[in-house]
Amino acid sequence: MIDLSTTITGIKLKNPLMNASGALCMTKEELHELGASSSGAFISKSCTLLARDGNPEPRYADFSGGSINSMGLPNPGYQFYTSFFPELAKYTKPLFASVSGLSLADNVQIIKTFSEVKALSAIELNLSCPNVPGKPQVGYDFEHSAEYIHAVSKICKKPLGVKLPPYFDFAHFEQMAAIINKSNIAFVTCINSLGNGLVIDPAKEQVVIKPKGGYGGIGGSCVKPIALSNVHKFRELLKPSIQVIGCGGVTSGTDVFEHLLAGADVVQVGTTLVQYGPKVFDRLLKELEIIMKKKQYSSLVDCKGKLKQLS
Ligand code: RRO
Repeated sequence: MIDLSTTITGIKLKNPLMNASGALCMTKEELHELGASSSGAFISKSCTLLARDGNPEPRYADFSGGSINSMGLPNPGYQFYTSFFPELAKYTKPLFASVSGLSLADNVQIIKTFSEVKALSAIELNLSCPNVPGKPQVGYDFEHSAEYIHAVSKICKKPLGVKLPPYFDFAHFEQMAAIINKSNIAFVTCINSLGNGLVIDPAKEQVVIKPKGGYGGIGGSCVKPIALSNVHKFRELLKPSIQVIGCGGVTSGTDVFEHLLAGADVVQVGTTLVQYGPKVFDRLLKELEIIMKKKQYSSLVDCKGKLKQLS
């Protein structure tokens, strides 16, 4: 038998898969479906202090190689989740909340409240929403990020993680890792979508989503190499006690395996979940098990972080 279990911030998951925040996890129905699915854990849509409609539709589109979205943080507001989360405790698997307040004060208020919700196992602070007009991503401003992380760590009573944008320069990885290493952050999630891509429909000679002139966050298989580099680099730079959740480009069990090799403890699924629904976890787990069996690995520790270099 192959043991696919993993541990994040001291919490045991029966397998390493969960949804990426934003993918089919905003409404009661969606969260119940994720709870009933075969994922090892689940997370809610990033929430704000007040409910938001988000950007005008169409605001999500698939293209060959991935997806583009400019949802604009639609969500029913944190109080909706505060009262709803207890209903999800019956699924007996870890539930995470994603928080993306529009200011530091909003994040503090939301996280103070969520800290008291028994049904929650951990909180993921989203520093990387690329789609709110007039609100640049906090994760690309290191001073601002340090201020957020410092203030929120002080009041959060649950294991706290940060969802990071993709970085492309070693100097940036080092700056962000230094900030996180000085905090009591328990995990990082790498990566959010690649901000402000542009997908064009050549037949219609048109953009494919309405908000922001067609610009939006890019996810799906085309972002996998960037996701893997971010997982691997943060695994290398962060203190061993800080865990890494991989997110980006997972369409198959092989993609999950690559995230594990790069050092991920848990692997999130975004675009592929939106495309196929929560049943997709069954396929991904089956495919991962086949790979592990072929390689005669009996548990995730046999491959986690074991990426080899060329000699
Ligand atoms: O809602 C969104 O537009 C959104 C968010 Br909050 C995020 O973190 N990442 C993304 O691709 N879209």
